[in-house]
Amino acid sequence: QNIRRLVLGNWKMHGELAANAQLLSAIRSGWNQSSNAAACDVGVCVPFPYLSQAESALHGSDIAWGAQDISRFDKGAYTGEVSGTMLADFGCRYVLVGHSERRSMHAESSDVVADKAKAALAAGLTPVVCIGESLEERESGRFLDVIHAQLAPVLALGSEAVSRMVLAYEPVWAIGTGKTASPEQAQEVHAAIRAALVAVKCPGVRILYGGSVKAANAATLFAQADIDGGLIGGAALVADEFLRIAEAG
Ligand code: G2H
Repeated sequence: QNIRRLVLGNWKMHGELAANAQLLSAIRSGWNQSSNAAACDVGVCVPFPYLSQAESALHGSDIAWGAQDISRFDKGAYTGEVSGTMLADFGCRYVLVGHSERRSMHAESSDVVADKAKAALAAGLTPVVCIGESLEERESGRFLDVIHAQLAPVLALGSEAVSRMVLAYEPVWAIGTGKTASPEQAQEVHAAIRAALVAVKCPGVRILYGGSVKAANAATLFAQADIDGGLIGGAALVADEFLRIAEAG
């Protein structure tokens, strides 16, 4: 099947006003001139304080913006949390949920991740649900069990919900390490995720690959049958590199 590609930047905790302005404007004008804009969606997930800046800089362009986390609650006494309604107020389309850095540093369980995905959908946002195994889990050979366990509470939200999500496979051992999964290693996991999606009647949900994607390896990864685009960290901070990845999308 022909699934529309998505290349999404994850700025993580990088950025400052002046540099962001340059980056956003370079991405906007570069993508505006691209012939690939008809085939691939592009977006950037920025730190919360810069959502307003992203909205002003990207409004009216083909580039969407979003956040890197969301509260599972809609409002209330949750100091430091940001709700889906608030993200929607700033024009966000996407929100990352369950990135491995949040799972490991903020103890987010797969149940919490599913709650966050649900909160995003309730606010009209597209959750990008991140899953992936650690190096130890990869080496033990039980990485597909880990992937299925991470997916289970998300798939339990039901087909209608799942059909409005994006999934991202990010092997933890490939994140920011310069070690990318080989296209074959990535495809093996993507095919397993696709089968799980087919089983809940959501075959067209996009499955992004993330983990040290750069312009030099993007095309080979995106050529795999079940890789529908990428979640890009470090390489999303350099306009030219990010645009070249989007060109490969
Ligand atoms: C994985 C990825 C983006 P990087 O975390 O989510 O980052 O491309 O820097 O490995």
